[in-house]
Amino acid sequence: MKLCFVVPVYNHGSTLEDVVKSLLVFNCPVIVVDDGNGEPDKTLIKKCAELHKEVILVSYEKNKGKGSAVFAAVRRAHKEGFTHIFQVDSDGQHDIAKCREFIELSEKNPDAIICGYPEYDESVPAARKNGREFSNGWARVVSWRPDIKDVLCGFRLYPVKPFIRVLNFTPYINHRMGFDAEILVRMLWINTGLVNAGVHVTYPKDGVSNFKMVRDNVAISCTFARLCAGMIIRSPLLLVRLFIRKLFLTGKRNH
Ligand SMILES: Nc1nc2c(ncn2[C@@H]2O[C@H](COP(=O)(O)OP(=O)(O)OP(=O)(O)O)[C@@H](O)[C@H]2O)c(=O)[nH]1
Ligand SMILES: [Mg+2]
Repeated sequence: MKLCFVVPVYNHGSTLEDVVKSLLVFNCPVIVVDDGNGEPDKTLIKKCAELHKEVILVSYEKNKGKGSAVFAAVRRAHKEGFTHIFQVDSDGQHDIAKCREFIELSEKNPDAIICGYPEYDESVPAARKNGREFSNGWARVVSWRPDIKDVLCGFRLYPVKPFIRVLNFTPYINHRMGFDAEILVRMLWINTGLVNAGVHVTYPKDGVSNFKMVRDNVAISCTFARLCAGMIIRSPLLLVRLFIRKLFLTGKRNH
């Protein structure tokens, strides 16, 4: 397993340095994507990259969205021979110490996505917590995977090969906030494994969010409408897989 971290940054220059520093404990390179940030974030990101030789900086002039940033980083990771990428948000909301458990899970399940689900404290805004259940429900429907726990959490360890396969064979993938849900569903469609793992998430009082309630929820709804069409085409295959998985689980329980 050859692992690197991927950290997309937009408007989170001030929290990046702490996130990167805590990731360096794991002795892996960190691909940071500056996605068309303005000042002062741009300077803070540059400083962080200059300070830590483990940081590989990818920079864009114009903002293209979180999905675009992660896609660029995955292609770069693939080119450099990494087999796995660990995508961590740059806003410092996630408990980085959990990376160790995720990496161990990935070593045991190298072909699976280790998919973070949030364990909130009382700082979470109710709208953010309840809003994501809509996406989670739809993702379970379109992927025929009732075991999905969360599709929006920015803390996930992916195997690179199936990720690249999806990128190469999919004409369009949502490249903004719908990306987290769409890439997960599409990777499950090509039979990538799934392991859920919890991560503590906190919302600091002065935290910056790029999530726009109306704009992003409309975009996510459109993404699921497209995925619904894809699900209908694949439904015979998904039905067979669901059946096999159920048989396998029943067999396991009887032993
Ligand atoms: N590269 C890039 N990164 C982005 C963009 N928008 C958000 N991000 C990054 O994606 C991660 C998640 O963005 P957030 O603004 O925290 O969105 P969120 O976590 O869905 O929303 P909250 O639950 O409110 O925190 C952070 O690391 C951001 O810096 C973007 O347009 N481009
Ligand atoms: Mg966030």
